[in-house]
Formats: sequence, C-alpha cells, structure tokens
Amino acid sequence: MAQLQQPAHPENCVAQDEVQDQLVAGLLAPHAHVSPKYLYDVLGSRLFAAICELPEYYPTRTEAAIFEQNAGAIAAALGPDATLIDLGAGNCSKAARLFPSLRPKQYVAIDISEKFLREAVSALQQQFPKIKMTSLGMDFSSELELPAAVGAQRRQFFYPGSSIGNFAPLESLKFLHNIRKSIAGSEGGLLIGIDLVKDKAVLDAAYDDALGVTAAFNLNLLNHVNRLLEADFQPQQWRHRAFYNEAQHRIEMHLEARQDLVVHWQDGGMRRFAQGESIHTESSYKYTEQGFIDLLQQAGFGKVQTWSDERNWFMVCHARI
Ligand code: AVJ
Repeated sequence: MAQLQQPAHPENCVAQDEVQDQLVAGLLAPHAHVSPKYLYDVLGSRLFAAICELPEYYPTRTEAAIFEQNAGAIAAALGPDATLIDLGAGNCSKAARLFPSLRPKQYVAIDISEKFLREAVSALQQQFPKIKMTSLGMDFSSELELPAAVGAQRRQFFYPGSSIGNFAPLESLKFLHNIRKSIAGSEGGLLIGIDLVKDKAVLDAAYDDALGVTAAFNLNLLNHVNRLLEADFQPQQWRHRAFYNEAQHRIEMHLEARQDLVVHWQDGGMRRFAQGESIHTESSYKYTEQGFIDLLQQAGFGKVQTWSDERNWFMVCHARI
C-alpha cells in the first residue's frame, strides 16, 4: 500500500506523547472517536480543498458569494485601520479577498501549520506592501494569548468557513468568550461564517458526495493515524458514514467496520471492532440564525449584523461588544 512519505509528526507544537495518548484514549472509548483535526495531513488538506469544489458542498461558494456581494457593507461594519486576525488562515485566500475593500492596517495570520502559512503570507505581502503582516503558528482552539506584536487597537477576528461547527455548543461558547476577552475595549469585533440548519437531504449530500471525495477524506484519517501511532488500520475494511442528526443539529461523520476486525498499534495496543461498529471522526454543528445570535450574546457580544444568501443556507455575522 502506498503511503505518503512525511514525518510521523509534522511541525506543530503539541508534544508527540500527548497526541498519541489522546488518540489511544479515543480509540479505546466505548464508542471510539478520533478528533477531526487528524483529517488534515498533507493528503487530507488536498482532499478538503477538492471537497470545496464539489457541486454538493455548498458552504465554501455560498460564503464567498456573500462576502463578494456585501463587500462594502462588511468593510463598513469592520471600520478603517483594522488589525485583521485570521484564525485558521491556511493559504490566506479568504482574507486576501477582503483586502481591497477592507484595507486593514495589519494582518495577523494564525494556523497550526506554520510552514504553509509563512509562504502564503510572504507572497501576500508582495501583493499588499502597505499592510503590516505577521504569521503565527499556534493552536488557537484552547487559548488565545496573542503576542505584543499584534496591535491591540481595532482587533477584528476572522473565522470563516463555518469552522466553528466542529466545536460542541459548550466549547463554542467558551471559544467565543475567549475571542471577546481578546477584543477587550479595542472597538474590534468578530467576522464569522456560520452554516445554517436546512433540509436534511441537502446536508446529507454535502457530506456524502456522489464522487466519494468526502469518503476518501474521512478514510484517509486512518492512514494518518497509522503514521502517528504505528497502527495497522486497513482503509478497505472501513466504510464512510455521514448523516445529519436532526435532534442534535449536527452532521456526524463515522468510519464503520465492514467486518469483524482487529487493529494494533505501538507498544502492544489493540482493539477489536465488530462488523457495524464505528469510530466517530467529526461533528459539524449547524445553527439557526437566532440560535447563533443568542450564543454570541451569551458570550458577551452586543451588536450583531448578519448577511445571508437568497436560500438562507449560510450566514456571515459581524459581532462587536
Ligand atoms: C472545515 C469543519 C467547516 O464541517 O463542513 C467538510 C469539514 N468535513 N466535509 C465542515 C468537512 C466534511 C468542514 N469544516
């Protein structure tokens, strides 16, 4: 079986032991689970980029259209001379599309994977020489300690793509609260993309596409775990399952064993899976407009402005204190 040649543990600051302990604990839980962050090795990131091009996966293009059609109003909401802080910047392309209308004073790109980030930011700096740019490699999901180089005036956090959907409701409240604290008295805010509750058939198709790209994305997590844990998962023994759980307002992605099987990993670890047993690999929460506004208010935000598409499938929010 072909495996991508790459270090078992790429450039991030979490200790390797901690990663392994977390993975093992999840695999041994009564209902096994693995964090969705392990969907994103090199191949996984490319598969996610392919997902964003699929006809069924509406969030990326719907959000882009909202930003494009409301560029002026969004820039006006954020105001002049912003310090734009991009959470999970990736290749920085979403923020870059805001620059012509927003003209931020400073751009701070944050991502776990700093290697990609540095290259993207230095390319962007050539294009927009007047904006002061900084790249930061850090995991912002638990804490948001920003270094002194980040301007404290007019901090505008940018969290597009409905990435907040990966947090369970309580965690997302904590996360929003951390952002609000970091804005403090700076006249700043948060510009965030939210995927909205909609017809189950539309949601099911977006996470279980006809070409099987999302299936490959989900199954590739097993290859990644194999490298991280020296495990022997065989992707062909597993099946992609994704469905909208209406009671919990969330997409669930699972990997389901096609047969009874055994998985081994380093230091003699192992687990048996019976046919039909599954590993929960992702939850992607959907919100109603009012539900998300309520959450922002619980987190201490005051004024909220929203923009949406004609079908009301996706919402962009700007919230300030
Ligand atoms: C990157 C978390 C926003 O939940 O829609 C896409 C990830 N998973 N297809 C999402 C994802 C399967 C995506 N987020």
